[in-house]
Amino acid sequence: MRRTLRYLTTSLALGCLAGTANAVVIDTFETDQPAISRTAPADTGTRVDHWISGSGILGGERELTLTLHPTIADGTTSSADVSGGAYNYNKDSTAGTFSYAFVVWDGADGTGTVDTSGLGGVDLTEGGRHDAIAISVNASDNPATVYIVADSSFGYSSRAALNLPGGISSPQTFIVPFSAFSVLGFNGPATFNSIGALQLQIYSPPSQNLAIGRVETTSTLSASKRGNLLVDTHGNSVANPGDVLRYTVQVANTMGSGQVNNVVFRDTLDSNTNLVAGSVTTTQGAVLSGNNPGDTVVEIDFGALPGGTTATVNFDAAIDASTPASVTQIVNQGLVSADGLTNLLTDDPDTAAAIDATVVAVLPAPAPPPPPTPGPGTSARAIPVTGPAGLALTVLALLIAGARSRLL
Ligand SMILES: [Ca+2]
Ligand SMILES: [Ca+2]
Ligand SMILES: [Ca+2]
Ligand SMILES: [Ca+2]
Repeated sequence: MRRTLRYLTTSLALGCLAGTANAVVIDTFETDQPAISRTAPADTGTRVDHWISGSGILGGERELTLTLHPTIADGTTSSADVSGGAYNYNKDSTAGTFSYAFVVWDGADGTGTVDTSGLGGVDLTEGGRHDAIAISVNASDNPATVYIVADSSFGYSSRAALNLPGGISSPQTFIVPFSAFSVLGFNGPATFNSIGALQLQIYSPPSQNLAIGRVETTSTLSASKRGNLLVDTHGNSVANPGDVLRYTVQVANTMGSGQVNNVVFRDTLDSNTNLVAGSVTTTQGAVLSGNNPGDTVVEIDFGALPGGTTATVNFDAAIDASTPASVTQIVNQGLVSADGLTNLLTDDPDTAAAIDATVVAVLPAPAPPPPPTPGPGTSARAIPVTGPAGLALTVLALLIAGARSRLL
């Protein structure tokens, strides 16, 4: 059964995409490729292909192919090239059902035929960090279906369909999760941590001007974690032993539609901090760990996260008063898992680095304030007694000292 899905991202997703660490880049389309074309009736029913090597291409070689349906006889021309940083597909008439334009990544085989194991087993999940393919579309005049076909080896393949709307004239990113793929191969499905070939198969019955600017892996979820000073014991605006930090974690579904199931967040605190019992809150789901005395791990079961939604977790961590002076920072990083996603780490949104740990600089607790600087004639008279009695004694001593200095 074909599954036809449309996942339109939000601006949030675009932000996430820009910060995706170590994405598997399938194609940046920075390597140009000359145009191929087919015109009916001369090329009716025939295929043309062209391959090129260069940078920004998964497996080092990209293949373009075009096929005109055997019945087209009306002068329709379709063409494809890579230029201006995009794959461009053009078809000038509404004829051409079952005419296809393919983009193929299958390693350096030097032929337009798909080598289903040519990429040698690429891990598109990046060790469980990614669970989707992101396609940036710069333009699409009319509705088109882009089938994404993934092969692991001969007979083991899966396919998903991205239904593009027409009327796209500025870049939009579409996210197709691996979970949207259904089995295509006669032996079984593709496994996304061992991919041998990838294809985009573009099918556009109407006339079309389609431009695709980038294809890469991504994650259906994004996770950020901020650390702020909540209790500043010494009022010095820096974190010191004895202060309390508040962490805010946000986990977002970056897809405009399509929920992600079984979303769980886990975070083990820095060993120089102690979780403040009872401080863990979540806007969604259940706190599994963190609110009992002695807990050192925060664990939240969010359940399902619908497209476009964000869940927020807060918890407080006290910096141990006995933290040695050699400790200069409090560091930790949360981990998000979900169906199809095992290893998504949190990002500190306040740093440029992608998917980095949240680091709070710590300084040793300030030294206690020095005793008051003695004034003229008072050096021997400061009496270390506190309270109203002490104050009275100090005033008395100062008066005596003043009288003596005048007499002398
Ligand atoms: Ca190839
Ligand atoms: Ca090939
Ligand atoms: Ca402080
Ligand atoms: Ca960051």
